[in-house]
Amino acid sequence: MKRRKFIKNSSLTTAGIAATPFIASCKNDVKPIEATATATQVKPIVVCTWDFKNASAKAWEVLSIGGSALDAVEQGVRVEEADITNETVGKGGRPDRDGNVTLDACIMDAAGNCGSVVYLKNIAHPVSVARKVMEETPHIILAGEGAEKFAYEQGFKKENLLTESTRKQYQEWLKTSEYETIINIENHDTIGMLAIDENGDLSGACTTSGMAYKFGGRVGDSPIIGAGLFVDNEVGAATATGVGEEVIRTVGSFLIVELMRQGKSPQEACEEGVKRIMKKNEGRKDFQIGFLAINKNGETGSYCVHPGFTYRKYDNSGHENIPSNSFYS
Ligand code: SD4
Repeated sequence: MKRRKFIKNSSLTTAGIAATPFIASCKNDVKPIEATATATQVKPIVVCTWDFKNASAKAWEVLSIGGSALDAVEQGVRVEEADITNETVGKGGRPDRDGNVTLDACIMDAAGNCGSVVYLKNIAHPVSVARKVMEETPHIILAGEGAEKFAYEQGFKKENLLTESTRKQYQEWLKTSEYETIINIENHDTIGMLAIDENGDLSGACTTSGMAYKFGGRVGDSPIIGAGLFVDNEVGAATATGVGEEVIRTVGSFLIVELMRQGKSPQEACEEGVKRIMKKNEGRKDFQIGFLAINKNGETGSYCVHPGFTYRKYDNSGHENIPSNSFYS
């Protein structure tokens, strides 16, 4: 029996309870969710980076019928992974400089369980492979060929992720082969999604094709737990979009959750996160970062380097696309 399954099964047997997500495999010692959640005070809510209306609507569909935050974020971000007109996530994502589409994704639940895939080729739904890594292996991150082999073993199909549009753009790019990061690419980008379900439990997911025309083998922040995504069911959750190298350098999402733990609101925490990055990059204006956070009470906040970043919020009162304040005006 796989180690993680064994741990889960034996814990279930000894506890004599139905399946709950709090049996941690990320080796943190979270308290049982039942003991910590202020469950019934919190209404379900989902937020995601950028104006990903269809993705947040899908997640809301899951939450509104009592589904878990974990299912909601997985189902939600899958919408963008499948959308070939979104050229920053999943199938149809722009390739690296060798012409390969390589995907990064991660997922994290209320118990601190997490799974991640990096540099994954030929699989359209990296977030679901990440969830399988979380649930079916004793590991957290699988990379490249190993991740792809694991995906096939789990029943995922091989697909060509390059589309006619991204192939043409790549051929055009080859004429100059200049690597430059584009601020607010298409006014959407990597999707990071955070949700609270009706039990008051938090989960998050993040998925991307990474920076277009990156070096072969490059991995960004999005699949790195603590950088592109972090969830702490006692405090809140955060996710990031933009130039991953800068987010990794400050372990951005973990930083924001820890700032919330110290008493900052999600808004204040996101502002501090961006300011930390700008302190390391004084005067630099050539990159965008957007942070999005939610706390345990369902309060949300966001902040970015340049104007243009927005996030979508969906709860019982409806849905809206909320513009972020920014470091530069
Ligand atoms: C990365 N953060 O790979 C991701 C991609 C992104 O703007 O958000 N690009 O660095």
